[in-house]
Amino acid sequence: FQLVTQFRRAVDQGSITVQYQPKISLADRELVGVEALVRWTHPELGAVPPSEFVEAIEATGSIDLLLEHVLEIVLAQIKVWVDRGLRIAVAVNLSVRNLSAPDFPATVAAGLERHGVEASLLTLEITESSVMADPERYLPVLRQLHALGVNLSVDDFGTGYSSLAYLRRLPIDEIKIDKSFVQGMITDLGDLAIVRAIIDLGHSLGLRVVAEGVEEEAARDALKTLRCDDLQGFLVSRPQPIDKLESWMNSTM
Ligand code: G
Ligand code: G
Ligand code: NA
Repeated sequence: FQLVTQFRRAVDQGSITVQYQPKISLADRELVGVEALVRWTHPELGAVPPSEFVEAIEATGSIDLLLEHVLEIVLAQIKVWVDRGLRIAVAVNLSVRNLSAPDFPATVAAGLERHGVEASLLTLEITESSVMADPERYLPVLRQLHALGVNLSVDDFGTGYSSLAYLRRLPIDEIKIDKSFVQGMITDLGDLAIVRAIIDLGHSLGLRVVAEGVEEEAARDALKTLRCDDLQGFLVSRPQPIDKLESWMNSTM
């Protein structure tokens, strides 16, 4: 697959960047963090979305390169903010292949150390479907990451098949309700019931619950009534390059 060869070159040339989407608290609308989403600015194809290259890169084993690159960008950015007196937690998306690399926790620890960044300012997101496919296998690495002090988040929650017994045992801090339910909850009573159940389950287990894909005020209001903790979505902001994110922060926060 030709994109993959080009990907390695793109990393060297600085064409692999990230955009940031704010996550805000439903109770007081404060910024609680941002999620980093990778972007490839291709000279001929323009902005190539992750849906078109992350899987291909995963299949070739270059996914560690992608993660290390994204982590470098993100840790440097967290440090810039800390030096300006801002504590903004950043979430990075993992592929399940990243979790399988034996030296992954050491890579994360080394990155934090090199940049002088507190572990609590980094969140790692892993999808429900990938971790729950074999929770026993991932439990040790998740425990190692948790011991470093990074936050762990389970993404696209509700689309996988969580074993509740494992959910209780995994050292996670947060679950993110999949946007399909969030987008359906205003018109579909089934989706609303699922959103409510996930929020209650998360809270019973002591987890923070985030709704993703919030596009409408009606959804935001309903989520607030259901005591969901945080939200992300186009209603608040699209993922944006760093300069746009900072203007957004200055004008709204
Ligand atoms: O940015 P966008 O909304 O198009 O993201 C599409 C998908 O790509 C999301 O499911 C997201 O989890 C995934 N994704 C975005 N950035 C990264 C990344 O840095 N690493 C991995 N593995 N997946 C990512
Ligand atoms: O689940 P994950 O975090 O991997 O998904 C991130 C993806 O969701 C990115 O492609 C991002 O652009 C997209 N996204 C974020 N907010 C919204 C939203 O409000 N509506 C829609 N349709 N997509 C969103
Ligand atoms: Na995510």
